Amino acid sequence: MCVVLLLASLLLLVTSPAVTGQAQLIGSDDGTNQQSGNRCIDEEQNPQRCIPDFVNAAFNGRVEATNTCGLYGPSEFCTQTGAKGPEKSCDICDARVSHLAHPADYLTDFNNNDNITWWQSDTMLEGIQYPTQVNLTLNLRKAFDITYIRVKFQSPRPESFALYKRTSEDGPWLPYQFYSATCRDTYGLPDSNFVRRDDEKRALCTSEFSDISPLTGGNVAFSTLEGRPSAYNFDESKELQDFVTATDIRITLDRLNTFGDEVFGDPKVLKSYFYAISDFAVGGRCKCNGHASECVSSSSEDGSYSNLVCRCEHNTAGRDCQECLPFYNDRPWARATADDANECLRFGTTSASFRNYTWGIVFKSDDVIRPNPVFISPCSADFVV
Ligand SMILES: [Ca+2]
Repeated sequence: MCVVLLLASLLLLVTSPAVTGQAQLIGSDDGTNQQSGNRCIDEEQNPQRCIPDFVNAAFNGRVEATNTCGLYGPSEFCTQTGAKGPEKSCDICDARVSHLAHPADYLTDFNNNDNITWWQSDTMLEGIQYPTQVNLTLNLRKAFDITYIRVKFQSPRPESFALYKRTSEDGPWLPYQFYSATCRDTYGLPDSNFVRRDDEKRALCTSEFSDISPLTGGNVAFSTLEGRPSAYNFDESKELQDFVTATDIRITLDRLNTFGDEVFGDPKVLKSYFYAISDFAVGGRCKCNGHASECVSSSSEDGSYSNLVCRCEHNTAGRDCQECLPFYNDRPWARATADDANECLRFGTTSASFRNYTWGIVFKSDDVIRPNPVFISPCSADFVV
């Protein structure tokens, strides 16, 4: 976590008070950020870059699991010797009995170390093992700038698993990181912790977190910018700005770690191999391109679902403040930086727009040049500077 938090502060994504625990990571229960004041303008009322608070974007989020134990009735599982002590090695998972259930909701609930709750898969006896995958998919309800993803295992960490993201609802799943004791065999990748400057969006594979030990409580933390050279020049790196952006995160559990004793087919042994995760955290900020300091819930018309949207400032609009308001296209839209808020300007603010208007050289959105003296209102929505 130290490395993660160090990077988080380096990232400029962090200007709020230091993050020391989950309570400070999270916003309100619905995932929105609560704050007062407007950080998008400075004391002299000039626009400045502003960013939403750093949150655990996964907290209380809905995770879809392709497999969960006990969905079709009680099923027995056994914990590895040494994890709980020899006197209680087997237990029951039953989704219909609350104190025996291990649903996906337990991945993102409040993480209380005195009362650990966890999601759990079926066991190897029910066929969970490579090449059968188990996917856990978290929808963030809008784009976030991701600083880290942390997974805390209740079972031993897998022999092979991967983190993926996507950046739009129907977009492709893009790999973030592979974890495997057999990188080459399972994922066709070298075991590596290094990316080149000209290949910064490449996902790496590491064997560092794939030991069967510890039998419970093992953490895996992925920091999106760790080891990526342009992290120190994030404002200028479109590649890394895209890399940290995600609307959904997926954990793909590919291969269980074992002691090799499953080969004899003993049911009690097979029941002792399964995936279990007690906490899935995603540290990051609601993505608003430097033009908003908070995100708010937005419900569909029929109220059946709600998403998040940026509360845009600097004359910007869109869910991520990714465009200028109508009539504020005096210069192209741009992300805010530390030096320049790049606020959208109303038409006529710069001399260039007046010059174009005076000479009647007006470009319509269909790229047809309309010669003088055709009049098109320079402040109409279809006027493009
Ligand atoms: Ca939990």
